Amino acid sequence: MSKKALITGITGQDGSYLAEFLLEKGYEVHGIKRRASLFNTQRVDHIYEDPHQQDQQFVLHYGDLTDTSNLTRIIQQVQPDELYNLGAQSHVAVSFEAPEYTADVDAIGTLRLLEAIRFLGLADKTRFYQASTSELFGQVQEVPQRETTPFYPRSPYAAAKLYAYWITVNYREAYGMYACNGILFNHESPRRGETFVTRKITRALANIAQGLEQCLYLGNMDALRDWGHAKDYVRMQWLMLQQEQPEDFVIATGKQYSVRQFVEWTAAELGISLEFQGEGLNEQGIVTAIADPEIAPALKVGDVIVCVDPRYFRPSEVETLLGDPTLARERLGWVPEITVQAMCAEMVAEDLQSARRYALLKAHGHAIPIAREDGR
Ligand code: NDP
Ligand code: GDR
Repeated sequence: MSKKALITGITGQDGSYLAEFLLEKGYEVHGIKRRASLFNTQRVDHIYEDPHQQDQQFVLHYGDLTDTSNLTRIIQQVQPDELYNLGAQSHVAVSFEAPEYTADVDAIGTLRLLEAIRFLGLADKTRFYQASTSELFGQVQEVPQRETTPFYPRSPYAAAKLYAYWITVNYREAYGMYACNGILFNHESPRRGETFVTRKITRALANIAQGLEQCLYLGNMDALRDWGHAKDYVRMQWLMLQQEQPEDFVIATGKQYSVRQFVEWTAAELGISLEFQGEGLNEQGIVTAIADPEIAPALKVGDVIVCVDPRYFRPSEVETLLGDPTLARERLGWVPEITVQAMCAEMVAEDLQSARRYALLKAHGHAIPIAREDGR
């Protein structure tokens, strides 16, 4: 009998990589998908299985982390060996605009799952993984941040995730459940949502090179992050549920870079040399050389392609994050395999391919999706 895993947030970046990973390991993978007016399964379409097929290994259930009876019914039906709670309103800036909804999904949603496991008598069977976050460290109290570093959340998102962290610890201690937190630092990929900063940068600069957009608008370019690749991080999520005892781990690379540095890497991948001039709100990224006119036919030296827009500053910011993954390496043998530079190159390659396709369609008079970035 293959093991059964249930994943909330299966249509998201991590959910899609984790589902692939578990299918390769022979799991029967179930996922909770929100009802939407479009399919919204682009990230898992390549592993989708027709529900009419016998012995389905990949099954989607309609559900929502705000709906207790729905979650309880799905868990009862699936009887999962492992439950990965990856579903969340995961955008920090958006959480300032929708704080109550963020708390309902990210904090109480976690409680709903834990309580359903307990209530259904699955506390000894179902192992629970909670997608905790480096945002818990917020206003950092120690450098680098490790499992023992005190928390100081700086957003409604982080405050909601703080509740989720502690309720996971509490169910482990109170009911002996195998429940644990992965305190994951930022991780990205070509499947990253378009409004997180790395993907916003790779997508916008590829579009600009191909003449589909004029300028990339950013907020705080001095922010420092410890960026890894989502593929490395989902392997760790699985590893955490395979131990004898449940434990919480920091997952990070141990290196940090600025948002500006990520812009420079992206430009370099596209053969564009950039110089930053000015300060604060007047800072601009100006093109100083173009290596390959075939990649960037729409650009010329002197073009301003990066500007600061105050709308992208957050009411309270997390300026710097740097994780210490020593415990994960020592206990689980986990080390990240993909460098941030290699990840940036992979993201740029995919976004450039899409931009080229759209530029070609546009040149032949076809309508293409507008190159918007949603004000985030
Ligand atoms: P994404 O934003 O890509 O995916 C979030 C997923 O949650 C999507 O499938 C989304 O569905 C689903 N979701 C949102 N709201 C609900 C709801 N009300 N009910 C059910 N499902 C819902 O996030 P990531 O894959 O990047 O991250 C996975 C988890 O890890 C999140 O909990 C995030 O907070 C956390 N995390 C992420 C880090 C990162 O750097 N990526 C770092 C640390 C933690 P839909 O597709 O319908 O929107
Ligand atoms: P973060 O990721 O808030 O760390 O949360 P994001 O990529 O959104 O921001 C990283 C840093 O870049 C700065 N920034 C901008 N961010 C966005 N989105 N858009 C901009 O235009 C922009 N300009 C500068 C931000 O201010 C910030 O400092 C992510 C999410 O995946 C969370 O769910 C997860 O918990 C944490 O990572 C770890």
